[in-house]
Amino acid sequence: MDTINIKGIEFYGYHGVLDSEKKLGQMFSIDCVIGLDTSISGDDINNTVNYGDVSLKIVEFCKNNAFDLLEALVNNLSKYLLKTYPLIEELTVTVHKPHAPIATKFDDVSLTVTRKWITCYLAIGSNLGDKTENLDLVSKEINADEYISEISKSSYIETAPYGVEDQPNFLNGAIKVRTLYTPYELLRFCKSIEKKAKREKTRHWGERTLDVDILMHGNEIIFEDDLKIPHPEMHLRDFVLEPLYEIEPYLIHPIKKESVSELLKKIK
Ligand code: PH2
Ligand code: MG
Ligand code: MG
Repeated sequence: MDTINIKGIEFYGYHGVLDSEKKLGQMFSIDCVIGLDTSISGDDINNTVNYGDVSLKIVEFCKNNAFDLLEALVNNLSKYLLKTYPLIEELTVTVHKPHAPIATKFDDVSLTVTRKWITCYLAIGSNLGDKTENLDLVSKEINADEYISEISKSSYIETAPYGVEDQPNFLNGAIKVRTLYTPYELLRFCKSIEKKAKREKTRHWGERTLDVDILMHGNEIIFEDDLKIPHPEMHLRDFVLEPLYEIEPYLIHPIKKESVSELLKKIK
């Protein structure tokens, strides 16, 4: 990836845990590596990320906010820049605090984070209430949230219940998004939409107004009690693979190493 590199942006700020730091402030400096595609810039400033603009935005953000931790400063600053400049694909930000209250002689202390937009896939399903309206709610909530945006969505298909069969037919679909949310943040976001659709706890695999499952989060592999990515059954379910095939037939399953198209063929 191409990078624009800005080094040593200085500002006076009030970030710190100690009262004295919050009151007196100190000098900080920031380095920023902006990953983007400059082959599309041509010779037009509107088709790239203006480094002058970014530098001023960084100073403004760091002066108008005050965090206890460098961690909070850098994480929030990264999200802000990625949201503000859609052409930034990946961002590495380092904040230096050379006058930090450390009771020994030292040159500098700094924190570096790298953040980027991650492509994710969600499976959505409903078999209670107004099914179309329930599924539409997911797009609405995605559009209303600044940390996630919809890239494409499949059509909705009616499917027979899988697993527990004595329940109404489902309406299912798949959505491709890009997001700044980590897997656990995305999980919380999905659960919050289910709650807005007034989902109630019923039997396992039972009827629900809305189910929003994370299928993939980039190529991340997570196997925890409360979160499994990729979705452990996605390669077995036609009501997941059919809609996913419609929007991304060549997507490769990070564990199976096979495309959606191949996986769908296998279960047919
Ligand atoms: N979801 C389930 C269980 N069974 N069957 C269909 N057809 N569609 C679903 O979304 C579905 C299901 C558990 O999440
Ligand atoms: Mg599910
Ligand atoms: Mg679920």
